[in-house]
Amino acid sequence: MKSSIRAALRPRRQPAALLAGLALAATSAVAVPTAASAANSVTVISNPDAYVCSEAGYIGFEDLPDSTNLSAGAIGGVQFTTTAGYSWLVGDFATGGYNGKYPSGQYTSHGTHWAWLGVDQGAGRIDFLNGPASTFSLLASTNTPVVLEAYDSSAALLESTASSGTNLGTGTMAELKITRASADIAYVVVHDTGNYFEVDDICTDAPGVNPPSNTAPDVAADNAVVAVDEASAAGNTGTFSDVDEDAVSLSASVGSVLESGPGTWAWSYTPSDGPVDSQTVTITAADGTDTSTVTFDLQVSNVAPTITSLTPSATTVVTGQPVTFVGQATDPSGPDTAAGFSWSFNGGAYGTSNAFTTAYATCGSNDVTALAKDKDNGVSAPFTSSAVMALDSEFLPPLQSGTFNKVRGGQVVPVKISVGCDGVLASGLSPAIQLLSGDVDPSTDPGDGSVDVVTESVSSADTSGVMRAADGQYIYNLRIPAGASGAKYTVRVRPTGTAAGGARYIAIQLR
Ligand SMILES: [Ca+2]
Ligand SMILES: [Ca+2]
Ligand SMILES: [Ca+2]
Ligand SMILES: [Ca+2]
Repeated sequence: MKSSIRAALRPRRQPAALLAGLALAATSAVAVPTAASAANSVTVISNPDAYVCSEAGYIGFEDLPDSTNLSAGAIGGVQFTTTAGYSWLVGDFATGGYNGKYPSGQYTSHGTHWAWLGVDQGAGRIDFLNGPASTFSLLASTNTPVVLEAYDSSAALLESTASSGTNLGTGTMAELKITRASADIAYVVVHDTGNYFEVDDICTDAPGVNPPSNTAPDVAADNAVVAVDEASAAGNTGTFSDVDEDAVSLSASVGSVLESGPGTWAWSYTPSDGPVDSQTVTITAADGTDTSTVTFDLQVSNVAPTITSLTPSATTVVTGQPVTFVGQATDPSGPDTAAGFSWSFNGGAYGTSNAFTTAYATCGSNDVTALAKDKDNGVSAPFTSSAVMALDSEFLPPLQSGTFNKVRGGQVVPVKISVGCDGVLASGLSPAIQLLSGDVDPSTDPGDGSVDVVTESVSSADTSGVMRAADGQYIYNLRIPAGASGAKYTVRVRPTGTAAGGARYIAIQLR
């Protein structure tokens, strides 16, 4: 009966016809569990769709197209061998070309895909390529009794299951299982007795069998461009996923990226310097096997410095007295600040010094305007200093500038000096007067006091060393020390009361 069916169908070579033919040949026998040794078993699986393999190596064939030739090495870690001309093929009940899936036909499977040995059938061999197994099982849907045999690497038969019996037309499958005390199964052979069967749900601990395929994660960014000022926080957001539901780890080429919620990420970074910190940022999503990346442009703008002060060395000076203005500026960028700024004063050329020195030839109010520029050519807003008042000042008679004023030792000389502008006395000053020994060169005025002479006034109206305003001038009744004829002294007056405000000098010689 069986051989006549095979003979009748073989020439057609059509799977649908083959299994349809098998349906005609099916018996009504239902497989029942048979006694199993400790090392092998045959078990009826009443609901193959609920079958669970507890081993790492599992082959359910669902992702392989119908008619895939497994002997060509379609599945990792195993070799389905063409035996005596019989090649392992994948069948798919969903094609409608087969006699199943039960109850639409007589054969069944877990899912819709399974493997068989084609229209000619026979014995099928499966080798483990990455090392031996200690356990192996498969499910068989069969019209004829099938047995599973395990062999070692020397082709010695280790174990053989009992017969599956027949289970056609039952919706059940027979689990044929061999378990060894040690991993010594190099390959298995599935045998029938000359008719038709198909298998599914191969389950083994042989290493590296049908390793799960991986799909790299998906990662996307919400913004293709992120623009920010230097020293300001930049941020971007995006999504990630993994179709395999692998755990995904995220990393960023710069800054930090964190999982902000299920499937979303948030990136943050504060660039210290624009535009040099502008760059392409890469977010990498890794699932432990593969990685995916997404990039976006970080555009960092330079920010111009800000002048915070421009301070003169004195706010009131006599004409001709040098005044130094010192500027200070800030920049949000640390690198820009560290690099220092260049300065322009009163529209002049840029230089590296933040100090500007000038002197005023005529009296009046003056200020200085500065610009500061960072290394990236960011220019500050103009900054204007506080006003510096320049005052005319000159000695008044009886003393005369430009000559040695002859006086008698012990004599009282009224020192008078004008301080003001355009003939108007500058009020509120406390000019300092100091008598110096010798003919002091104003350009080398010693500040150490070594030439100071007691500077007395004979007037009770005077404070020692301080001139007082009187009659549109400042006056001090100076007592000249007694001394030898010809001795020289210098009278120094600091009209503003400070060294920074400048000084006037006049020479005295004893008669
Ligand atoms: Ca399957
Ligand atoms: Ca994945
Ligand atoms: Ca910068
Ligand atoms: Ca800057």
